[in-house]
Amino acid sequence: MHPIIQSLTVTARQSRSDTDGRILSGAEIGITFPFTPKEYLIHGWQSWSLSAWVDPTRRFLSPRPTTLLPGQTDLVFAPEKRPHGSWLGAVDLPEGGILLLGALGLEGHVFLHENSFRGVYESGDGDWFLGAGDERIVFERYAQLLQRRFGKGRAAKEPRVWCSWYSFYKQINENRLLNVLADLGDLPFDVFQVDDGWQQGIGDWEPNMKFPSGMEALADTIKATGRTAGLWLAPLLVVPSSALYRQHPDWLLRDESGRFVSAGYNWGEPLFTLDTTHPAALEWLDDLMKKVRAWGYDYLKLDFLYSGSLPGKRYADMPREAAFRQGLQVIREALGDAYLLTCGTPILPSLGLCDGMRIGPDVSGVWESSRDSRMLANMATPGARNAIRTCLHRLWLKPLVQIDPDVVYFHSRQLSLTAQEKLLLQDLARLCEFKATSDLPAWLRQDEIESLRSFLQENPAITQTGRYQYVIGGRTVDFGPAAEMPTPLSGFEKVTAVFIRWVSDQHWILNLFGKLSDRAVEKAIQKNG
Ligand code: 9PG
Repeated sequence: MHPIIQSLTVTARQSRSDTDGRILSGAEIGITFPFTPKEYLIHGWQSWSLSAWVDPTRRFLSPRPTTLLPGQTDLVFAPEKRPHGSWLGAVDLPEGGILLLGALGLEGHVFLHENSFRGVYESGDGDWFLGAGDERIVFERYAQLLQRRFGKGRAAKEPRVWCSWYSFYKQINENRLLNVLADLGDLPFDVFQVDDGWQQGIGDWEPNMKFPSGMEALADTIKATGRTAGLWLAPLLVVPSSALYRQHPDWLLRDESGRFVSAGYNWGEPLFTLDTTHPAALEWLDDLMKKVRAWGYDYLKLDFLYSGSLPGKRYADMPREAAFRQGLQVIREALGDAYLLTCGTPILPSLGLCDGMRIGPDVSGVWESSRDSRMLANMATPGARNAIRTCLHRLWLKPLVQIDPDVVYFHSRQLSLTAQEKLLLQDLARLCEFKATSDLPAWLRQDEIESLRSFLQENPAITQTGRYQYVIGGRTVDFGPAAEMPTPLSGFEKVTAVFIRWVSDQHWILNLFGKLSDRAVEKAIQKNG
C-alpha cells in the first residue's frame, strides 16, 4: 500500500484495508491530506458532462445555456463553482501518482475543499474506494471493485459502426440511407446504424413519412449486406407534441409540486421524461424494445438516458439513480442478446447493463467554439476538442464496458478540422478500439476511402508513455494540449460574456441556431451527396 495512505486523516463510519488502498463506508466521509494538490480530477455525471484534470484554485463560471443544462450535467450540482465530481475525484500526489476517492455505489459525489475530499451519498449509506499510487493501477483497482458491484458488458469485440448522425443529422430518409448502404460496398463496417430522424416523434417510435417502406424493410436490406442493423431511440424522453404525452401524462416524472420535471430542451421543444418506476411506463418500455428487435434491429443506441435519473417525485419512492437502473434493467432484459449502446447516460448506473457506452460529448467538424467553452463555460457542447478531453478521462472504464468516443472523420469537405485534429480523433478511437464514422462514401476521395479502410481493419500496437502520451503503431501521439482546460476570460471578454450568457438563455436563439444548422446540413448534402 502507498505510504501516503497512512498519513491521511480519515473520517468514516468504517475503514478497512484493500489492495492499493482502503475501503471506507459512510453516507458522508472526509479525507484530509498533508499537502496541497495542484490538480483535481473532476468527473462528469453523464456521457456528455465534462471530465478533466483542473486547477483546484480556479473558479469556473457556471455553464450556460441554462435550458440545456439538464441534458449536459448533473443539474443539482451545476451551480457549484468549486470543483466537484460525480462518484469520484482525484488529486495529484507531491511525489507523483494520484490519490483517488471513488464511490462504489450510486448517487455518490466527491468535493474538494482545499486539502480534503468530502464524499457524500445523496441518499443512504455506501462504500468508497480510497486508492493511492500510479494513476493507471489505482483506476484499474477501482474498475475491478466496480465490476464486482455492477458487473460488466458482455460483447466480445468492439463493433465498427456507420452512423447516420454526423453527416445527415435529422435529414435522413429511406433513399439517402439505401444509397449510402450501397456505396459502402465492401468497407468493413459491422453495423449500419440509423440515428435520429426516422421516428414520428420523441415518444412516438414509429417510422415517419420519410420511411415509407417501414423500419422492418430497412433492417432487412441492411442485414442483406451482411451487417447488423442499428437504430437510435431516446426511449425515456417525452415531448409535448407527442401522442405519448397526450395519452399518458401520468407516466411522466413530476416534482414535489406536481409539475413535470424538465429534462432540457431539444427539437424545438421542452423535454420531459418517463418515470422509470411507473409499472405501466415500464411495460411500455418493454414492448418498445421488443418491437424494435422484432423489426430486426440488433444494435440499439439508446440516448438521452440521463432523463431517467433526474431528481423528482417518483411512483415508487427510491433514489434517482437506482430508479434509472431499474428501468435500464427492464430495457436490457427486453433487448435480449442485442448490443446496447447507452448515450447521454449517467455512467455508474448503466455499468453492467450495457455493452457499449458513449464516454464524451458529441464531436463536430469544429475543433472548439471559444464562445461555448469560454464565454458559456460549457464543455459539453458538440466539438472535437470537448469530445477528446472528456473521453481521455474516461478511458479507465474500458475493462467494464466498450467505450465509444463518438465518430471520426475522414472526409475533408465542410470541415474546419485540420488534418492533425482529424488524426487526433482517429487516434482516440484507436485507443478506445471503438470505431465509427458518419462519412458519406460519396464525400471521400480514393485515398480517404483507403485510410478509412485501414483504420477499420488495423489494430495497431499501443503503449502509454504518460498521462496523455501514447505510441500508436510506432507514432508518438500527444493528447496533452487537447486535454487542457480553456484559458480564462480577459477583462474585456468578461463584459461580452455577460451579454452572450444572457442571450444564450433566450429560447428563440436556440431555435434560430437549430434552423440555421438544419439549412447548412441540407445544403451540404445537396452539394456533395
Ligand atoms: C441525435 C443525437 C445523436 C448524438 C447524441 C445526441 O441538446 N443537447 O445538449 C444535445 C446533446 C447531445 C445530442 C443532442 C443534443 O446528441 O449524442 O450522437 O444521436 O443525440 O439527436
